[in-house]
Amino acid sequence: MSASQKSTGARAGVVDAVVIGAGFAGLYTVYRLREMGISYRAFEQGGGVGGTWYWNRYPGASSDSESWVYSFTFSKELEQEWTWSCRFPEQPEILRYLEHVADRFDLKSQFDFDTRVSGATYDEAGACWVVQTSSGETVKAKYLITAVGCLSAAQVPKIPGLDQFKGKWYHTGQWPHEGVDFTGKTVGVVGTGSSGIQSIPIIAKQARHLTVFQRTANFSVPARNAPLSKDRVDQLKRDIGQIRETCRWANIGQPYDFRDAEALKVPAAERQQQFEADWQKGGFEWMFGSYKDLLADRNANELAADFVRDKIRSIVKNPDVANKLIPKGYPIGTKRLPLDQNYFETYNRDNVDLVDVRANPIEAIVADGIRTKDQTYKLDAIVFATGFDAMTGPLTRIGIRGRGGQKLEDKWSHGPQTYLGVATLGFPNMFMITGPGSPSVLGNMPTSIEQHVEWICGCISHIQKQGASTIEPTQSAEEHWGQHVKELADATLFPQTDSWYMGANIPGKPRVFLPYIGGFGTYRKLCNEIAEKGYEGFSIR
Ligand code: N01
Repeated sequence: MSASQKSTGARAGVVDAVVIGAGFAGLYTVYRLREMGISYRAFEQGGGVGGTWYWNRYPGASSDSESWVYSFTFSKELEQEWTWSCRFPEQPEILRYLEHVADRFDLKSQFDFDTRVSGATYDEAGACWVVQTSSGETVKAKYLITAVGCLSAAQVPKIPGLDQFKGKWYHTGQWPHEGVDFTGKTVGVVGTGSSGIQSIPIIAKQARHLTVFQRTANFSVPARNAPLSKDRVDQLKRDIGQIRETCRWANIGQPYDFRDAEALKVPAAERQQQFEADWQKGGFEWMFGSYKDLLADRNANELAADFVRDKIRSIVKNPDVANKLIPKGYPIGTKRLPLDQNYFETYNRDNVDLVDVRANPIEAIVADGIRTKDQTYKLDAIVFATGFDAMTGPLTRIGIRGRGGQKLEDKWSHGPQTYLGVATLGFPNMFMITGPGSPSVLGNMPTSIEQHVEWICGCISHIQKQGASTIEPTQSAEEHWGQHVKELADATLFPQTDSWYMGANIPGKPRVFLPYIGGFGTYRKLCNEIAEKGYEGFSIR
């Protein structure tokens, strides 16, 4: 289908669906809607496809899921054609993959790029969404499908004086496309989440001097990235069907699951040996393929935390620096666990310093650097690896108004209320791909995205066949789901920690555990059952 055909079957300015975003989620949604013969318009604020991988071009940006699962499963041909170079692909390779998918399935022509959806209001009389774009266009659509990602609303902390800074500053999630050359520069990185931990080793190698401003010491596990041999590629391509099927039903959408054993119940020597063997493998399996009590029992968790603390002590040569880097006071895994490539080793370099900004807070940014309580650090460049307004931010920033003109951000002022993380009462026919209250960020995103897109498209087919005009959750279904999401989280250690999962990284954001933690497989089964029961918990009119 060519660009001129993308609104086939629709009157000018009126389509069945508007899709926002051209990352993994938006690309697959458009692919499916086109197959269904649903008319649509699709908008992307970036200049090309890729979503997360279009924006996050910081040095060292790479997937934390293995390449062979961090990809689409909907086309067997695509799966066999595409060959990944390594275990954890870096941003340029993932972007190339998404470009390839978009070209192979003629998806680029389906999007309006460089076009931000600047508002969407539900028109009750017309039973449609009225969508405005930054290009001044207004489009009416029966369905509004948000494919805006969970970690796409970048957060630069409000530190006084940033506008006075004479050097250059960057946020990892909005990295310049032409790249940044730090050679010979004095650089400061603020933040030690996944983005900081991935970029710090690379920036350290380039810069004349690097100062890391750390507020909370983070646990991290080695990625042990490596190229894939031809034999390994052949084997993966042979086994891919089985690997994918395991992912679909596993807890975090990965081809492994928690062991049926508890850390507290196995002998200490055996446990240590197991932690070490998993550490040598690298990747998330160290935690999420390990003992099943690690994220539910604080004593079990401490065993894993101590193992990593010992590793940090053994890697970092300066004991004072090691002590600052050792995470304390929160359970391991309850902040999103980063995977690293020589992160702790980087602090052995002569050109790297670590500032503990909890003990020595940042007071201001000044013309030539960052001023903390104790001293001023002169910098040519500042990198904010300070994260995102996760899960809700990408949605509440759009300007969505539901029935009666209610703003989404007002409805969610005490925390997001959704049913299945896919829909919210008062916003009929709006579908959120990997919205708050869905498993999404707790595992392999493409697995989560494909499940949501397929479920949403099935639901749209159902509504179309019924000749119905609206679908939205019932109040009781939404309340029950919110309670269920909370109860599941409360049975874990996650709510004990200040993390973006809890909204704790954004000043004033309600403290609510945002994703569904009951497991991908359980969630998939539940969604299937709800659909089989005629979309139980939804009101269809
Ligand atoms: O952001 P983060 P991120 N002063 O929120 C610190 C995904 N991701 O971009 O912990 C000083 O995790 C903050 O400190 P604290 C992944 O899901 C995936 O790194 O709040 N410091 C923290 O250290 C990930 O979890 C991949 O005390 C300040 C850091 O900044 C998510 O995105 C790669 C501060 C923010 O860490 C977000 O990761 C990268 C301030 N005012 C990201 N404000 C892959 O899979 C914040 N901080 C490839």
